[in-house]
Amino acid sequence: MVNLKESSKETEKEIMKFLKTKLGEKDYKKLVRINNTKLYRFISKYVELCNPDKVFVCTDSPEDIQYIRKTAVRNGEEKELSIDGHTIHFDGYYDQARDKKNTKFLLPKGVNLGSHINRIDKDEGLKEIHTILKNIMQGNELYVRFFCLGPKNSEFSILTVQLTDSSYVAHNEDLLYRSGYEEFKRLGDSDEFLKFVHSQGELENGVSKNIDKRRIYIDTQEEIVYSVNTQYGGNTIGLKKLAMRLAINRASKEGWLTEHMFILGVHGPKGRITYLTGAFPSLCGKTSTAMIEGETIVGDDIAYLRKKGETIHAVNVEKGVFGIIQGVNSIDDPVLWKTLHKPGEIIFSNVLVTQEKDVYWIGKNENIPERGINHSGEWTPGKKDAEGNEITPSHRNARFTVNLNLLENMDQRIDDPDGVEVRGIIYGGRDSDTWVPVEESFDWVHGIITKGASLESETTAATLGEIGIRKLNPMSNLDFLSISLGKYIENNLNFGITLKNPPLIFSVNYFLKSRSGIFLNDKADKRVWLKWMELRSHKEVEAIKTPTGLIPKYRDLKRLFKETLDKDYPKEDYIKQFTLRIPENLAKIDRVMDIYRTNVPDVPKILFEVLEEQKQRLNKARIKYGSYISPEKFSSNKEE
Ligand code: SPV
Ligand code: MN
Repeated sequence: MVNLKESSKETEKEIMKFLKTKLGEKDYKKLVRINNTKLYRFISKYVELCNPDKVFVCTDSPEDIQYIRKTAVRNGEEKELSIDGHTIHFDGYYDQARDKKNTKFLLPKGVNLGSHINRIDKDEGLKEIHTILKNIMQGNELYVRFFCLGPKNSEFSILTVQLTDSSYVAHNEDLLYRSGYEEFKRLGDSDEFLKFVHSQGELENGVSKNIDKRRIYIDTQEEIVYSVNTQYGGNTIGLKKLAMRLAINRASKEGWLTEHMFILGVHGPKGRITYLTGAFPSLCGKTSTAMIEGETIVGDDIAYLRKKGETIHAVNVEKGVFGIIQGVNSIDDPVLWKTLHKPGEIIFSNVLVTQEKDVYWIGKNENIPERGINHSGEWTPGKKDAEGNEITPSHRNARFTVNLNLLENMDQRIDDPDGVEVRGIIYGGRDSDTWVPVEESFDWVHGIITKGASLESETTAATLGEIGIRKLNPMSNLDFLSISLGKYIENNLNFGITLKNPPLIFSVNYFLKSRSGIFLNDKADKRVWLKWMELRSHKEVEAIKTPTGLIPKYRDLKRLFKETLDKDYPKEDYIKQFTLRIPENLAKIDRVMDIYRTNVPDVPKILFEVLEEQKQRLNKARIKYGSYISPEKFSSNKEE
């Protein structure tokens, strides 16, 4: 086997000879137009190990990209649907979400990144994964693809190479990422690129058969991620959450941030566009906020943030959306709805396909079809799985992949190599009983600690396992951390602390319920919260100071509800939504402090101080006003 570390001329010659034979003249030529011996080593090592029958090197040319698309349909990984350009892909019944249990960091013996980060000894893990990969692609074709994470020609961006035997994965990445072959040609003989090796493994009825050997192993030292015996995008699309883990590690070393954030252009008065980023755990409204009517989208999932002078700038790592389709409907999501119903390249996954080759998903405002094909095979209502659970028409984590340029609300600055200036950062989770719908923090440190690092959410179908359990999910990034949580929080604190005007930090809660369990807000109300945050970031509205932060004044929301939604906003609604719930807030702080105290030994001490101060403010307010305090009680505490 070729050793990645070897560099003698002799070996290089051997590598080139091997590649020439294995790739064939045409693809070999495409590869060597990129002059990079590190790249050759990597590719030859895994071509030799995985031993595909054929290797296709994909350049940025339309013909090459077309080849991948066509292959996905020809080999059955995708099937064409009734609308031109639309295809459907199914993942296995037990392969519908990110597999947290089998996603592990390859770490040297004795190195531990904390209890929240899954690890395996590097030697042991490498041995295991290389054994699984041996000859795994025999009889199949391997696709080599080059991409650029972030805009081209930008200091934010990172180059990547993906090896995969799945044309679905290769096709998906084409819609989601900027092509990088030409960028690689400019890179020279550098090893500054991320590497991904994926194999769906042996297939049975078109889906990965050996899911008991599903593994996602991450090597942050070599910047390689291995993913095998799985097809679900979150486990296989190397450039998405796998690259994110590598990028978090790089960012930590270099002093910038990789975040699980959308970037949204909020349209303020007089044509002004203000950029806000938002971190929400999966399935908590991140994509629907990013695509919201009336505003423009830069990105919906992953952002790189860097300091530029006295400000923070962000770029979208991606150029497309791998979004959750459940609940998308013509009323709440008009822009997306339109896109999903017109010709254009869209990959649906794990939805229901009808006899007419149309798609149906849970929450689509149409009648449920009487039959169809879904991730369980032939489906009729009431069908049960092997465990006796009823199978829904589409999976709750069913997705669509679309290039942002198919959406009419794509922001013009998506490819700006300098990124966009971030004026506000939003943290939001699935919280039925504690946080008010929208609130600004007192300052950067208060925001990072009481909002970002205190973000809790109920678990969802985006990962395998039980749903609806309240868990701490700092910055909604916990699943993707490749550094210790304490270090990550410290990086976040340091990032904004020295800036004269750091972005404001907000929390939102779309899921607040009344005591009787009724949602206190409509889905559309988030449009108003965004407008309020936009104005706050320009100091154009006042706010009311409470023990937990700064909340909107009734009169501003009333105006914004009218202007944005043409809706009346009764004072009673405001009072219910913005009542400060002291017992719930105190209980939350205790839960959060307890986790940090017991599980995160390296968390900066300031976290406890800031949370302790918040507790004291809450206790004082309780003595003065009682346990549930109407915002009107605080309304004389003006904060400009
Ligand atoms: C998420 O779950 O946060 C996603 C989809 O954006 S996945 O690629 O599965 O991470
Ligand atoms: Mn995500």
